Amino acid sequence: MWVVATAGHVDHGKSTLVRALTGMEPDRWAEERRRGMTIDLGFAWTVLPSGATVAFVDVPGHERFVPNMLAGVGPVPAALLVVAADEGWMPQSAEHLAALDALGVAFGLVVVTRADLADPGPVAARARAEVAGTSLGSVEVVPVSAVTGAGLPELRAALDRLGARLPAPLVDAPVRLWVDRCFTVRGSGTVVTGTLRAGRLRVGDELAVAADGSRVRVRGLHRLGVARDEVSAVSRVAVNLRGVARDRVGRGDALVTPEAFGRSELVDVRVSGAPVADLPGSVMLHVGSAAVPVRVRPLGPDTARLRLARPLPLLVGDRAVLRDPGRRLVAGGVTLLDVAPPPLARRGAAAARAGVLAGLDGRADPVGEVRRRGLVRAGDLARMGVPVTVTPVVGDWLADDGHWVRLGARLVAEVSQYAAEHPLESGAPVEVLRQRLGLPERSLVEALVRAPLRVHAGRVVAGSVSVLPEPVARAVDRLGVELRSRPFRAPEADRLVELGLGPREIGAAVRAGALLRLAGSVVLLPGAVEQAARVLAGLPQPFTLSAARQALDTTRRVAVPLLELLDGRGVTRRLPGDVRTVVSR
Ligand SMILES: Nc1nc2c(ncn2[C@@H]2O[C@H](COP(=O)(O)OP(=O)(O)OP(=O)(O)O)[C@@H](O)[C@H]2O)c(=O)[nH]1
Ligand SMILES: [Mg+2]
Repeated sequence: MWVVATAGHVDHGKSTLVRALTGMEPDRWAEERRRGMTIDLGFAWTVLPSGATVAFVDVPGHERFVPNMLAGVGPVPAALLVVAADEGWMPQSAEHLAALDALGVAFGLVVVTRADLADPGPVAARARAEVAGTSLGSVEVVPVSAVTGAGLPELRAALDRLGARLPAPLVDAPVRLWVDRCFTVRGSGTVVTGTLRAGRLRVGDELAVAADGSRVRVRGLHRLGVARDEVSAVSRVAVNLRGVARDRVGRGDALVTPEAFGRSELVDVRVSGAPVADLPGSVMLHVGSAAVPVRVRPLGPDTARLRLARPLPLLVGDRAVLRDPGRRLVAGGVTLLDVAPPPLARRGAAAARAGVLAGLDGRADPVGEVRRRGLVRAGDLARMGVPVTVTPVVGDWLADDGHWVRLGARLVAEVSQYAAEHPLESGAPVEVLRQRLGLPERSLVEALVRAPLRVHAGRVVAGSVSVLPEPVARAVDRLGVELRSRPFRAPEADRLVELGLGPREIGAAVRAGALLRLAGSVVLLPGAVEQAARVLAGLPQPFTLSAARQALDTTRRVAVPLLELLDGRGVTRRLPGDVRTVVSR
């Protein structure tokens, strides 16, 4: 089955048309029938010639009830725009069309009603022209008379063609059911209704009330008035809930698959239909069946940040209507670009954010999302509607490659910094490193550790010193302390003898990664290569051996083999004239 909402000016014949097509009464309330006017949403359905079932959400046309109209069309992806042949294009024809355009509704028909009262031709032409420039684009226009029945068979056929064009629903997606009605049934308790656009519901399922995350259980399900054990999208559904008082849910709430949606109070959006500068500072945001007051903070020419008065389960790419309740008009449409945006605390952050938003279009972009956030949980991305295609670095943490490499370098620096501050400790505690790197979890610190560093007993320790014989390990540690302040002053032969480091001991320490051998018994600490590269990069390029020696605060005995090692690793390159340059990467 599929679902279509009506739209159009008051008294143009929407409800009469739905009645003629379905034989059902969309105006449910006595007051509506007495006044001959729709006030709230109505629901009806019929079987089309193809055998497909179409359900109608009939909306009120009166200006005062536009918020109800928006709750009806918000969750429905197709529309039937109704214009009366004898009255023509009217204010709510335009406002309803603007709302459909804001929501990006791309499937629809124009029905020219009351064709027995006037020639439908001019109105058909006008409506076609008005619709052409909107998200609906080029649509079929069908003249009908609900009184004579003329045009109804053509309309049924056109509805079948429209239904056949609708995209297949994602039946395995999580459920987000925007509630459009809530009532109690004696003996059964609370019942909510809505349009199930994606996913499936089963009796016994647990769902969450999106506003507060509280859990409810599906006690019974109805689809078009018939009890079912299971209902798949797309469908109109009535859900009997266990464990909910009638006053806890209502129109504008959403029932969602637990843990599958976030709760957004701050969102960044692209605004269509009006310049951002023209928007009032506070407006109503209509999304799904919800209407929530929002504060608007312009960011770019067509982008803004909205602060919602209450959280909603929003996804990247969601479309919504901004309406000014004071002036009673649709102020614009929005596409959600980011449903969990960063705070704008620093000076210049808003301008930078506008630059980022300029490059977004509301389509899920997992790689870009990870790049912009640096580090993010896969679950959090999924809850924003961004399916995860990136491999986690640990657990469900996703990291941008560049950010991760920079964190790795900072980890190395913090570990040596800590060692310098605490020469008697065996290494830096993982928790201290987590705090210094500003990471949310210790597992991330551990995932950053690369040889020759390793994790041992809750600390990040250097290399495999501990596998060395105790006297050698101690000698290497003492050497490490001496080299810390002058890292390129390799110990002289007599100092090595004093330390008990003969050729065999040095060989073992080099193999264990605890020392770096430049030549014979010329040794430094393993980090010396990276440190030297940083120092040399700071010199005017190219540089001579003597300049390098001075910058590194060392002797030719160390500088010559060290530069050859750097040449070999591609860190430096030798140029004619016995000078070198650091290879940029
Ligand atoms: N002659 C004629 N009258 C019609 C036709 N369709 C609707 N009407 C009349 O137009 C009036 C308004 O019809 P409704 O169906 O209530 O209009 P609506 O668009 O649902 O109005 P709201 O829900 O209040 O916006 C009623 O008196 C209908 O009988 C038609 O095809 N021909
Ligand atoms: Mg009506």
